[in-house]
Amino acid sequence: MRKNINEKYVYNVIVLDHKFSLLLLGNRLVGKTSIMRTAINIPAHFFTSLIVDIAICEFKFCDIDFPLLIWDLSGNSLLRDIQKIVFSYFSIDGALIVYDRSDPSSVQSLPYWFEFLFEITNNKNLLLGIVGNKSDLLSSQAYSKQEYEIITKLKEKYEHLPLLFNCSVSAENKWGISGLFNFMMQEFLFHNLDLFV
Ligand SMILES: Nc1nc2c(ncn2[C@@H]2O[C@H](COP(=O)(O)OP(=O)(O)OP(=O)(O)O)[C@@H](O)[C@H]2O)c(=O)[nH]1
Ligand SMILES: [Mg+2]
Repeated sequence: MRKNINEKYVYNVIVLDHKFSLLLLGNRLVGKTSIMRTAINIPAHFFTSLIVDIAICEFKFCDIDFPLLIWDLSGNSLLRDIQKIVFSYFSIDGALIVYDRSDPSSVQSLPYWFEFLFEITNNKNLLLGIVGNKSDLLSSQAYSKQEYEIITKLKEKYEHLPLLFNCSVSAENKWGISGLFNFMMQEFLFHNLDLFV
């Protein structure tokens, strides 16, 4: 991880020279790409669609231009081995494990995605979120017993992580997406204050 910062002051805006690298992963069709597209409702300089989609963009957060590299992993199970090879070359700072709140089988897959994630990264300081998408399809926003139990167990198991949170969003209705990304940026800065010294 790059520790020193190149600060360029342009009209009081700090431009960070560190690209925050964020991975989106989860079952097929849970809405990872939709979340990414909603989040970067600002020009993405580059898109590619292979085993992962990659977006390089710049988030504005509290007067800071925040370079963000988003890896949007295909949920296709046939690609897991290739994806593991890709991430043996690239490091990530944060991850969002996405599930579909209207599909109990995708909730059940959450422990699998945690294991997969820690096969492809050994970053002990990883910032991690469990994101329940498609909340627009639910009549009640309350967590189901299944969601509550699985997420609670995961939080206990991975309590050593510096950040493990859960939230509910809808990419379709744009509920909670900008708040989620702003929160990730804020936490990334908070956990990397040495970027500013
Ligand atoms: N109702 C609803 N549909 C959604 C939401 N987010 C995504 N979808 C729909 O779910 C389907 C799959 O969305 P994608 O974003 O392509 O899912 P993905 O996780 O990237 O899928 P893979 O790339 O195949 O792993 C699409 O038809 C989306 O329109 C949401 O918040 N609510
Ligand atoms: Mg996708």
